[in-house]
Amino acid sequence: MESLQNKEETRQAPAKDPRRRRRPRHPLHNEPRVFTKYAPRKPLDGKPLSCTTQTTLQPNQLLDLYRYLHLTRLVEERLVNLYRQTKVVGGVFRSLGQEATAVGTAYALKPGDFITPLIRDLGAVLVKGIRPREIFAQYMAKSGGPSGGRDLNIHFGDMDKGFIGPISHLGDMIPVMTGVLLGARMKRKPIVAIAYIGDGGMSTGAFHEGLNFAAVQRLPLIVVAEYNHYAYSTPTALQTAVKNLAEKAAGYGIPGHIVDGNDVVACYEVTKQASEYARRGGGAVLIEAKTYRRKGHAEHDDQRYVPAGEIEWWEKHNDPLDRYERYLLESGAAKKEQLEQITAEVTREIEEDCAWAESSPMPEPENAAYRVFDNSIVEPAFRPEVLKN
Ligand SMILES: Cc1ncc(C[n+]2csc(CCOP(=O)(O)OP(=O)(O)O)c2C)c(N)n1
Ligand SMILES: [Mg+2]
Repeated sequence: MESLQNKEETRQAPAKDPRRRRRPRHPLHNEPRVFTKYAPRKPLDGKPLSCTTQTTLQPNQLLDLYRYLHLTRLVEERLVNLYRQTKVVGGVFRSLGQEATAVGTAYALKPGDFITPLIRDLGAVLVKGIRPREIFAQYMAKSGGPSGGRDLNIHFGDMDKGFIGPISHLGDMIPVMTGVLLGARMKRKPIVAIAYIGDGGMSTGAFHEGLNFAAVQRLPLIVVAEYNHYAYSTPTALQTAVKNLAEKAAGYGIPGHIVDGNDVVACYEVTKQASEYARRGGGAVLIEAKTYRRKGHAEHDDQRYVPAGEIEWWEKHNDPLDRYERYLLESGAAKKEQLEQITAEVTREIEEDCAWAESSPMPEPENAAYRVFDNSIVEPAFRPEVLKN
C-alpha cells in the first residue's frame, strides 16, 4: 500500500511529444464540424441564382475563372465531336454542369501545389496548365500526346505541373496523394494537395484508409468530394446513408465543408480557406461540393434511369456558367464585350489545338513496349519477332 502511494506521488506528467503540435483554429470556427457558410442557398424571391458576392478574387482573376470555365466546357464539347467521328480511342466522360467545382477549387491552390483529378475534373487539369492540344492528342491516342498513345483519356500526369495522373480504381488516389504529401513533408516542401473523389468513390476501403492516415498524420490533404447525384446509374441515396458527404469528416476528426459546387466563387473561397488551414499545420480537410452530373457516366450512357425533367431543371436553373456570367455582369466585374472576347479566344485556341492534335501521327507500335515502366529498372517488353508475325 505504502509503495503504491509513493508511486502515485512520484508520478510525473508525461513529457510532451514535440511532434504533437496544436492544431490551428479553423478559419470559420471550431464547432460544429460541418461548416455550411458556402453551402447552396435557395434563390430569394425566385431570383435566378448567381454566385457568392464576398470574394477576395481580383478583377483579372475573376476573368481568368470565366476563361477556364468556358475552356472546360468547349474542350469537352469538341471531344464529343471527335468521339462521334470515331477519332477518340476509349470513352469520353463529361463534367457538364459541374465545371465550377474543378475550376474553382484548383484555382485556389498555389503553383507548386498538387492535384489528382478524376473523370469530372478536366477543369482542374486545365487550371494546372495542361493545354487543350495535350488533351485532344491524349484522347486520340496520338504519339504527340502526354502518354504517347500508351494510355487514354484522363490517364496521364505531369509532375512538373503538380498533376498526378489517376488510375481507374476509385479511392486509390487518396492514399497515393497522402504518400506524396508525407514525402513532401520529409523533404520539407510546404505543399498542399487536392484529391478529387465522387460520391461513389467515397464508399471504397482505399478512400477510408487513405484519408484516415492523412488525418492522423495531419497531412495537408484537401479531399474534394463531388456530390453529383449519381455513380454510374446509382443515386447517391443508395450509395451512402449520410445526407451530406461532409458528415463523414467527423469519423476522421477533420473539418468538413459543404459548398455549392455550381458557384465557382464559393468553390474558390472555401478551398482557399481550407488550403491555408492545411498549410498552417491543421491537417486534412473534406470539402463536399453539391453539384449535378447532367450527362451520363460516359457518352455511351443514355441516362434512362434519370427521372423525367431532372436534367432540364438543372440546365435551366443551376448552370455554373450561366450563374457566373450573371454574377460578373450584375456585379460590374465584367462587361458583355469582355466575356465575348474571352469566348472568342478560347474558341480559337481550341480550333488551333484540335487541328494540331488531329494532324499528329499515331505512335509507332514498338513504342508501346517502352516507358510503361521505368526502363532503367525494368527491361522494355519488346520482342521484334512478335511484330513480324
Ligand atoms: C474500386 C472501383 N470500383 C468500381 C469501379 C467502376 N467505376 C468507375 S466510375 C464508377 C462510378 C463513379 O461514381 P462517382 O464516384 O460518384 O463519380 P462520378 O462518376 O459521379 O464523378 C464506377 C463504379 C472502379 N473504377 N473502381
Ligand atoms: Mg457521383
